[in-house]
Amino acid sequence: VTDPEVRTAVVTGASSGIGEATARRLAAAGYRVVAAARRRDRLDKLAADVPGVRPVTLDVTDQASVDALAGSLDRCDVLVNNAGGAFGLEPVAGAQVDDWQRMYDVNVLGALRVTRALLPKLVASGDGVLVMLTSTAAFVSYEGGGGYCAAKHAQTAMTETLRLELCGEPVRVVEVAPGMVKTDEFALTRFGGDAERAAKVYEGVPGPLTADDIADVIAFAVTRPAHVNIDRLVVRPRAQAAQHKVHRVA
Ligand code: 8X3
Repeated sequence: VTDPEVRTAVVTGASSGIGEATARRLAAAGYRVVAAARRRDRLDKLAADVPGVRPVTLDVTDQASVDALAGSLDRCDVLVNNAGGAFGLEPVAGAQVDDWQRMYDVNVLGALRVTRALLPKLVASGDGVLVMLTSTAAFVSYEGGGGYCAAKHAQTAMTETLRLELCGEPVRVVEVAPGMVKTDEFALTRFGGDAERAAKVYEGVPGPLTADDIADVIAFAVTRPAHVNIDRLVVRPRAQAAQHKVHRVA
């Protein structure tokens, strides 16, 4: 684990869902993994469970916390900007400004803070890979999704801009855009802890994606040869042909 030649992957939002699955998957692929999130107790459990994982407490909305993460790293070869989430499903007419602010702060500005802090290390790696977790909500919109879709669209714009600005540098910029992924917390967070409402999101859907499905795709993207940049992977369950076209069985 202390071998300096072992590539280091930083995963934000690693305490649950896609982030946790990605930390596990990249550790299994031989990376030293820095699992970063606010909930330290969960990270400690993850680190105790998976050799090669180091827990770091991180709040992506707090610049000092992001700076402390950057200062604790001797290298960073892979950065997975995964921390994020949706808050609320109100129409624009009834939107809660606080929810939108949080969505922007975590999804967009959080990714910006972490990217800015770690970019010099990704360049120094000689083969850096930045993975941005967006969503199918990054290129379509849906009723009630105004704030979340806007934040995810913004993340895509930032990702594409970064790829242009880094052209010529040894850093790949990859966007992974999942559709319906059933995780323990995504829908629960969106609905403020209302488990009944959260369960309805996936009701009757045969085979929504799992966090492991997305972790697998991320691992594939980052383990291509250095000259292969996968710009964007859109990943949906077979039962979801488009944002609104979801097959459900009774
Ligand atoms: C999550 C997918 O459809 O809830 O990013 O926006 S969706």
